[in-house]
Amino acid sequence: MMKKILFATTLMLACTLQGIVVGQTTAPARVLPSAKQLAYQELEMVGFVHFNMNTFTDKEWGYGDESPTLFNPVKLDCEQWAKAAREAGLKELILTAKHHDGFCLWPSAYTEHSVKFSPYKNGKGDIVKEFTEACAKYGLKAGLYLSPWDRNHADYGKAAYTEYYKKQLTELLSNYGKITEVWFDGANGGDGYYGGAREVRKIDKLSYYPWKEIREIVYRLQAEALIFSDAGPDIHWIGNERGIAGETFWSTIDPSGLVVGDSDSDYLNTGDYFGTKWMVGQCDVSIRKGWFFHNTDDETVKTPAQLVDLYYKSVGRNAVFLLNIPPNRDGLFADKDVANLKKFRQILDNTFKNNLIAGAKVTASSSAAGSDPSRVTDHRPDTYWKAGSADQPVSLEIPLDATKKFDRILLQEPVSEGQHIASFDIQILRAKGWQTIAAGTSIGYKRLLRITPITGSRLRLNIRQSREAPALSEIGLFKAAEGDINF
Ligand code: FUL
Repeated sequence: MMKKILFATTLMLACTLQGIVVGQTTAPARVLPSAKQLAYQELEMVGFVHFNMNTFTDKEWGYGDESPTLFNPVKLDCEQWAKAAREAGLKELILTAKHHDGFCLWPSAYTEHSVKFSPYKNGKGDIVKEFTEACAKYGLKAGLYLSPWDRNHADYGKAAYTEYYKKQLTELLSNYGKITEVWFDGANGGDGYYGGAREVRKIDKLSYYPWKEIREIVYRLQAEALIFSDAGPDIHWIGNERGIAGETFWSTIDPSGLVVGDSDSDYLNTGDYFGTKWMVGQCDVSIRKGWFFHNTDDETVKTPAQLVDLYYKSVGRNAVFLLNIPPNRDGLFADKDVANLKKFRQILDNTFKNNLIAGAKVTASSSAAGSDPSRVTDHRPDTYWKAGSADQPVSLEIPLDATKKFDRILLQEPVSEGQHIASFDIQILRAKGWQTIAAGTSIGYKRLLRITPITGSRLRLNIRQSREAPALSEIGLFKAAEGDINF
């Protein structure tokens, strides 16, 4: 509650300071997503595959001196990963082509620290190839993680290393078909093997990596790819590795203060109402305790209930859920992980299959000319209702079937028009009058609310603050299946 009051006060103060009155047409210029950001947000859930040398050495961060002879996933089956991911509803997989220890899952022409010098398929294997082919076969997008930090490379810390890095990036983006996301991790510099020097190497996060050139390589070779880092520019880290977006989350942000590897995690967690650039928030978390597979982590595999909870705290807060499923030493997702993913999917499908107000007639306190409020229940996210003016509050009313309880509420803004709503509440009409059952701040692409099961004869959504005339594409009411209601 304190947080909410603080947000409202900050918002009012900030509005006054900037000479902006929320709800009036003097709001700042509209900030909009690019077409590829919009499409990415609609994926909702994507997957991470941390699989590399660490899988064989039982580490999370290899030092860089691990022998390639240790790497041999005898039953490796990227199709098993792709199938499980697809069945779980993930729309893309991102593979750690190179993690901080520098070992490459593809036979790079620029290093001997790769699968080419491992027993895997007698040095003839190429896991990036197997991975991208499996993704294509199962209709998944394919993304790659290429760690900027390399604890194996002798030149790390010098300009020569960044040249090597650009060459590796070029290899990955030229030889494996369509790559839809490139993931730049923020961990950088420290102790390592560094070609035998075994020392600590620090880099200047502001100047060491030629990010401008690196980004140009990505967009030149893969025009449709999105770039992730804690400084974006297309997708930004959510500020924690627990998979949780801020209760208030704006897809807008001020990029000027963001530095790869050094951005303010609290700022990333909420985004910025006054932000001047659109960046999709991405919530990364592992299904297990570690990012890589460890036998000792079997007890830590997240339950379907925990995964569902994270879905509400990521997708349900206007961000994208990035779930890591680390393959074991055989090169397979473990049975327990696959089983929990399956149940997770079933719970979501059961919960959201039946919108209790689908097709309902909706009335609004104000509507723009020709804008039918019933578009919010037409089950078409591409159509939307828009209020007639920026005057607030604006209310929408929907008749309910009073015999049907609900405990999940969905709200969606048509973010192709930007993100505007900053405060809302929801009421239902019961025998004793209107009762407030939920309230929130930002909505964005998707806001999901969980409440105790309830019903009434009418539902009213009051939009209390919006930077311009508010618009909504969908409203849904759902009832979680018995047994699934606690998460
Ligand atoms: C972190 C890395 O240091 C971890 O090893 C992991 O890859 C995670 C997704 O990002 O910053």
